[in-house]
Amino acid sequence: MKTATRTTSPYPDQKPGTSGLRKKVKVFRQPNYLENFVQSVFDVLGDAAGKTLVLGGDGRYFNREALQTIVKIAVANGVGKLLIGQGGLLSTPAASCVIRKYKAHGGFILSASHNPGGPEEDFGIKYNVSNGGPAPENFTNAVYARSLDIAEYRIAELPDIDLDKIGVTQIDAVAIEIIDPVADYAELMGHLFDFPLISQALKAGSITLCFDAMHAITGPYARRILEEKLGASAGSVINAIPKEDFGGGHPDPNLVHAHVLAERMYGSSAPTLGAASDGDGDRNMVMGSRFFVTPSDSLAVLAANAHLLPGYKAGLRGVARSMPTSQAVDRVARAMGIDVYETPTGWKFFGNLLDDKRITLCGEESFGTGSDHVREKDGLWAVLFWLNLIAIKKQSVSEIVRDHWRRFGRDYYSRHDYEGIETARADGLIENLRSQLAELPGKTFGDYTVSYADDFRYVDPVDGSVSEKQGIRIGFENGSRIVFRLSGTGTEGATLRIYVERYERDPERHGQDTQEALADLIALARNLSQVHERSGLDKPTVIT
Ligand code: VG1
Ligand code: CO
Repeated sequence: MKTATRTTSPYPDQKPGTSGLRKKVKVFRQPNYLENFVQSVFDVLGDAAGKTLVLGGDGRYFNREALQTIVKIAVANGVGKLLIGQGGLLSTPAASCVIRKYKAHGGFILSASHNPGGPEEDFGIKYNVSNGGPAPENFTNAVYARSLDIAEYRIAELPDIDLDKIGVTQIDAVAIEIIDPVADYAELMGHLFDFPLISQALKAGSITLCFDAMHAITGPYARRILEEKLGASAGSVINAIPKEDFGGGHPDPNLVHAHVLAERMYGSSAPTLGAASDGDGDRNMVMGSRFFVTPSDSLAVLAANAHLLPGYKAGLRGVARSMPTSQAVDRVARAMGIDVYETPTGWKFFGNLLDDKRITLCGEESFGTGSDHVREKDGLWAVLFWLNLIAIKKQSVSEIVRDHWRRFGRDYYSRHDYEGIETARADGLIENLRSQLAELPGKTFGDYTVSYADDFRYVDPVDGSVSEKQGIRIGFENGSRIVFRLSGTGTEGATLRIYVERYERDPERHGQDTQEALADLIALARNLSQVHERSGLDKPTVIT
């Protein structure tokens, strides 16, 4: 086998965001753009000789093409073995599972997650390390630094490999193995949950299910696990065939984008559980009949009930949530006497806490929940968790959540996104908020008196690393909060996210409409940030 060293020149924009490098397909298709990034990762990794890497992606447009390039660069950089999901597919949590199970050195996951796919849309690439989780910031910063002065990359001169045939091909010293993308993950799920109990309930029809795979990666996983293994009736998984452009949709599991599911769940013969997942399978939306579970509440409910499930019967070590996620899980942790950690947005910050055995469960308000079984958030895992819980409690989703509120109180919560803002304007808005931080504490706005206002700074309790400027937090004396931050996953302009929450202990007042319950805080958030004047938008583009 021949390998070539080719000269290249750097691109200035390869800084990974919240979850890897995400750009338009057209950007990735520029000469050597992908090659530069992948070689930069190998340069930071150092000696890859003989090591095993895992490769796979969410199947979006450009997935296969990019994979072939990565294979050739990996081979030229001396890896010993590549494990590749058949068809170039691996969901993000399955990739994490495979890296851990086969003790791989790491892996590349090709995905732009919830961003749309297609020739005019988005592509992404992320490197995960040997614990199966996203590379930490010091690694991604080093990759970025390397990408700014890269001068050459190495590539093997090989024909394209057959991504569809399961089995091993030996190329000189390198073993390239195409694996079933679902099998290892499905087996792991079987250890965590009570499959016989779930199966019994599904077969008897006492639990019915609609899972919307949104034409993304979870289709094959959900079909195999929910329909084939557990016996959910055929057709329980909808939009199950992965498509390169997600059928023209936006694979973001929320009420706006998963509207087919939402209509069914608000219809006359709604199933017991409705769920959807995103492009790469790490997010989940959970619904009951005429009932939407806020992701922050979902995390709290899972934490309060985990000990009932086989995989978690020893109890939880601790829990963690991203900073903008509601404080609902904190209340559960306090009641259970376990630690709760508040981390910046993005799964990479949970890795150290999980590896150090400080936490068992963690989650984000953006429809992401997970546990120590892998090092990524895991959409189908959350759905199986809910199914198992419903089968044990023999209650509906809404009964389970309302019981939870009665016990712990309810955290009304909503996120308002303003997408496509001109970058300079969005930066100006955040700067303006920063300039108010010093004078806000002690000020009163209607029922709300500010108790603290800061720009969130995280010190990792395990390795002491510091992450600055992770979002503006304004906390009030009654426990309510407003958070502002700019998205780190978009590819066009800036997206401002405004997160608001208010705690209500009194069960008599748990039946309010979320937007109404939060109306005062939303108005205050708009005033403080002058979002409409500064963004040029007169309302949010997405409300979750
Ligand atoms: C968003 C979410 C964040 C999540 C990230 C990656 O980031 O807010 O909670 O971890 O997406 O999820 P941002 O920076 O746009 O707010 V995924 O499903 O894209 O891997
Ligand atoms: Co995702």
